[in-house]
This record gives sequence, structure tokens and C-alpha cells, in this order.
Amino acid sequence: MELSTLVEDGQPGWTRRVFSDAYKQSRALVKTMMQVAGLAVTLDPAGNLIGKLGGGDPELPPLVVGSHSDTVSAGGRFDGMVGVVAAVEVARILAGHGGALRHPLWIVDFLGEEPNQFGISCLGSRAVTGHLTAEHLALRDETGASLGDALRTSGCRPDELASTRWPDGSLHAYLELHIEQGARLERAGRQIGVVTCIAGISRASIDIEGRADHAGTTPMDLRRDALQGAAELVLGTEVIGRVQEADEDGVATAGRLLVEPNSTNVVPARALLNVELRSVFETWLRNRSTDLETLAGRVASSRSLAVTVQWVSQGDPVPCDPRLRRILSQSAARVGTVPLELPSGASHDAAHIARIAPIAMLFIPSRDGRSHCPEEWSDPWEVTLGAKALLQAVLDVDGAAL
Ligand code: HGY
Ligand code: MN
Ligand code: MN
Repeated sequence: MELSTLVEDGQPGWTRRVFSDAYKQSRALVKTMMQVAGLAVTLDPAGNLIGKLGGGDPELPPLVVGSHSDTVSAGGRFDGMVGVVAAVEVARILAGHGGALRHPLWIVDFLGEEPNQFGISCLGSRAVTGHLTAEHLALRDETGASLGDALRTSGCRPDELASTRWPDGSLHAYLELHIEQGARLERAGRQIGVVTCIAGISRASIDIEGRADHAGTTPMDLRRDALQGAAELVLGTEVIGRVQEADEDGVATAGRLLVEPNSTNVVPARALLNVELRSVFETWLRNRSTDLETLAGRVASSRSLAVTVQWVSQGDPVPCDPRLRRILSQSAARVGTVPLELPSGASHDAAHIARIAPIAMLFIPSRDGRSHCPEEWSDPWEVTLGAKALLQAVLDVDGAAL
């Protein structure tokens, strides 16, 4: 709740985007919380806030627990924040019981998990796994500024990204507590979820070039209307998202559209459409990406438009570590709940950390399955129970030979 008071002025809901002043203030608060909890806090060149607690055996690799504290536009107060605040609370309790853990414990607030104006998400967790590339840093937003510039301006050191790298196999495990952002737990009457697999996401930026013309004097059959082409792609995205293949399915969203010159009396010359496809089934994801490209080609030829599909990111589904899933199910039971195993339609920093370490996630319920909106809500007792399960999971994973 305290974090949610730090939001961007004049923005609806709870908005705290990665390059905003509100985010800068909120990270100062998270840093203070980490310090009060007894952690040694550093900010790495990629902007990851890392609080460290020594373990009984400093030779052992760290057990890392994290999430994010940035939001989408007009977002809620729980997506990411629950995982960060609960992780700090877990560390505070363990710091008060010196020697409780064998492994060092790192608590991480990853930079910019949500997609930003450069069209790329998970900046901090990509960086530590070596997947925030020079091409990414060169991505430009509508103002022409580059991601590298934005990182520099916000106090990060993108030229030193190599030094943020967590080598492959250098962690004992990575755990993340998060709200479900869906309604399966609520429908099943369960309080704790153990994630089986994190959906893969394919994100496309589709540039549609037509021709500006006078809206009053240009006959309909002479128009090259970029927005009409975009509209066909938007409706086609829904058709693609509804495709079922055997028992495989997924979702598709056309969530962002820019129109130029965006004037009522000019035939739209250009449209920029962002589409994302998600599924826990790799084949479905690949086939639907092909469908989208085929549709783009058809719209281009039938409307004499230039349509370019750029895949900004293509991430495969990420299974959670089966050993950790078993341990976390027992941890959830030890705090008196009956856990539910379920996939995550939302993506998380954990999906990137999976490249270098075994990962697992715990979910708490989202009321009415709502998220990425001001109505996002989890009851305080649900958050507390999630933190208890996370504490038990940290103790159990610390003691496990993985
Ligand atoms: O979009 C997502 O899945 C995540 O909430 N950033
Ligand atoms: Mn989110
Ligand atoms: Mn999130």
C-alpha cells in the first residue's frame, strides 16, 4: 500500500513505469526496506536492486528470491509488488534468526519487468542472464530516444552490462511469489498456486505503410488506407487467438495502435500495431506466428500497403523445475494450505532466470482474476499467507540438494 502511493501524476489507476520519477522514488523506498531488513544493498549497472544476506556456508551459491516493482499503465498495486515486499519480509525474519540458512540469500527487485515504450520487457532479468543486447539498447521510442539513453538517464550503466551477468549455474535456485493474474485459484477455492510452466510470448511490431490522402476528395477504390489494414490485422488477431490445435491453445492480443497523421480528415498514411501471442505450447505459438505473418502478407497485397512484421521478442514456454515444484507443494502444505498446480499465462522475470538456474513460482489469488487494471486486488490475509509459504519454501529449498 505504501509503494502504491508512489505513482505517476495524472495517470489513471496505479501507474509507475520504469523510466518515471515515481519509479525512482519507489526504488528508494524498496532500498530502505531492504536495509531496514538487515540486507546489504547494491544497485547493479542494469538497475537491479539486490539485497544480500550471508548464509551459514558462504561457499554455497546464493538462493535468489525476487520480482519487480514497476507497473503497466493504469495498473494495479499487487503485480510484482507482492513478490518484492514478501521477499524483503522473508529476509527480515531470517536476518533476525542468524544462521537459519546455509545458502546466501539474495532479494532482487528487477528493473523494468513490464514492457516499456521500447517494446521490451524484463530489462533487469534479461541483463543478468546476458540477454539484454546491443540491438535492444538501440531500440528507439516514438520520440527517437534509445533504450540505452533512457537507461543512462535513469542512473543505469548500460555500457557495463557484462559485469551484471550471473554465470550459468551460479545460483542454487530462484523463487518468485506473484499474484496469479487469473481466476483459477479463486475458482478452485485455493490460496496457494505452484506454477508448472510460464507461457511463452511472441511480440510483433507491425508497421503498415499506406498513403495520406484527402478524406473528402479521394475515391474509396483509390485509397491505400493504413488504418483499414491495421483493423483487418486487429480482427485477424482475435481469430488467430481462438485457434485450438488438438489440446493445444493460447491467446492473442492486439493491444497497442498508433495512427499517423491521426487526423479526422486525412486518409491514414501509417499505422503501428503491437500484437502478442502467448501459449504454454511451443508448437501452437510457432504456428500462430506463421498465421499472423500470412495474414499480414494478405492485407498488404489486397490493399496495396507495405506491411512489415518485426518480431521484437520470441520467448518459448518455460517449465518450472520439477524438483522445486515438489518442494514448494510441500512448503505450501506445511503452512496449512492445499496447493494447486497451474500454468502461468503471464510472464515473469523467472522466465529469464530459468536460462541459468532452476526456477519455481508461488501464486496467490487475484480477485475475479483481474490484473493489469486498477481493480487488481488480493486480500491482505492472502498476501500474508503467500509470504508465509514463501518463507517456508526458502527454508525447504535451502535445505534441498538440487
Ligand atoms: O505481461 C506479462 O505477462 C507480465 O505481467 N509483465
Ligand atoms: Mn505485469
Ligand atoms: Mn508481474
